[in-house]
Amino acid sequence: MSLRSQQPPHVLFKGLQGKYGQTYSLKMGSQSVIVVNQHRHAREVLLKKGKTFAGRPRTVTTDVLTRDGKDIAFGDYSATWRFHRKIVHGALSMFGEGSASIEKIISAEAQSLCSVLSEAAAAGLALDLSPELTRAVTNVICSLCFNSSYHRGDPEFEAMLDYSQGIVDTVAKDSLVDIFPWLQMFPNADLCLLKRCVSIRDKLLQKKYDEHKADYSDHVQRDLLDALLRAKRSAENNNTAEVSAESVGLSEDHLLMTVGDIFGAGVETTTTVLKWAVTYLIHHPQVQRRIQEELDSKVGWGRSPQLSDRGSLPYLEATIREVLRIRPVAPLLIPHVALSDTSIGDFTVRKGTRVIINLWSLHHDEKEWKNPEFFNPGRFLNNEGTGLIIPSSSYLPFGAGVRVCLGEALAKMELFLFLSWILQHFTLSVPSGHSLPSLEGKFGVVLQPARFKVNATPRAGSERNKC
Ligand code: HEM
Ligand code: PLO
Repeated sequence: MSLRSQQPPHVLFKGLQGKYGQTYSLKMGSQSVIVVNQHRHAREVLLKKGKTFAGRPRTVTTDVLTRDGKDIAFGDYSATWRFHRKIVHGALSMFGEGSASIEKIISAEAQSLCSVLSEAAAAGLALDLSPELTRAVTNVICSLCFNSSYHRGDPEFEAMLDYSQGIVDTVAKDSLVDIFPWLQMFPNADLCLLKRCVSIRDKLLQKKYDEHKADYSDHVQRDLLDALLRAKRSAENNNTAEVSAESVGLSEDHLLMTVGDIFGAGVETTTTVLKWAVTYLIHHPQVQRRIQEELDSKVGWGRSPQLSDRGSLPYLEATIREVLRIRPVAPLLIPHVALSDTSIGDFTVRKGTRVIINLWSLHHDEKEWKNPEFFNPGRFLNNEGTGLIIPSSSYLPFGAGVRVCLGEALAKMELFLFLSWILQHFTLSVPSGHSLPSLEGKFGVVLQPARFKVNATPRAGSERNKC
């Protein structure tokens, strides 16, 4: 089948339900792909039969990015994959919820972000928040992965912004080119760009790796890279003829690709959600006002918001949930693959079949969400407006099951702290003469909003708790 349409794939797949039903299968060359547009089947794939559907397809572009699948997100289901997920999970929870250090790291970045906004406001300048939000989020994941951070204008950071956008624009598109011929418009140019960007990223990763190796100590674990090096050392010390560090998936390539995944995911996902949040807050000043009223009454002016305030700021939490619903970061997740013959509902599924979960359809299902294109944080609150709810099972912003997002807890902490700090101090609006930012995303491995400028106006009273 060849489908000619200029709509992005998630929107087109949603539209095809009218013709083919909620779950349908497409033939792409020799490949069979099943597209799931409803939560019952999505939950069957991700949760009930999670292990059976835990495979990932190999594609040309993800192989370039991950040295043939030696990472977590695009790597196939295997003992190595399980091992790396476990190490990352352990390293991230070392800084996890409840522990003071991650909160301190995020708060320091929130403070520095607010200072930049203050300076721009004092100079009467409208600001493109994208690089500022990216730097704040990058510094958090940089601390966790490499125990380092970037200053404004740091050339390494500027290079990172550049190569990462190049990767987002080109990677993983080829899993869809058979059904979306227009994605193939400049395949060679795309592949060249991807290779160039990956090689710049790899140099950066290699440099961090070499530095860490040089001053590694068994007695201190500074970050994720140290945790990975420790696992490698320990495998090397127990090395026997049959079991080497290489054979259990602890080669240098594997370590570099895992930390590259976490760094890449850590930057691009959370930044994208913050940008969508700002976009929607500008479109809905009444939502902004209500969050600020909540902040004023529960946190006040005397101090900054903390993670322990999360329970008393339900409207802000509901807003974050609504942003994740209406503009899911990964509208098609990452494709899954059946590892054995199986089924989805009444469909027979052969081993090797690719399964695309269309999260966009789940999050915009008219039977599950009233007016799904309307931005309404209130749908995540109980009738009294005091408690959080998840009103439908058709909500899976981080996926679910064996392949569930590894950074969910971290991302939620960042979204809460960055947004609460910004809105405690500033009101965001569109500069006069500018039109409201577009709500249409640019489809890629993440769904990104267009760039736009904002005015961050200091709120009366923010002087009392200067950032
Ligand atoms: C996978 C969402 C932040 C690391 C995923 C998936 C989704 C997702 C939908 C795919 C699940 C699937 O294929 O079934 C999000 C959202 C985020 C976010 C909405 C921010 C709000 C992060 C962060 C990190 C991270 C901060 C790293 C610290 C990963 C990894 C995977 C993943 C490693 C691959 C898991 C696997 O294949 O086993 N995420 N993510 N994510 N995410 Fe996130
Ligand atoms: C983002 C660009 C980076 O330079 C490399 C990178 C690594 C991991 C990817 C991430 C990119 C995009 C978002 C992904 C993440 C792994 C999991 C996450 C795909 C390509 C999601 C949302 O599934």
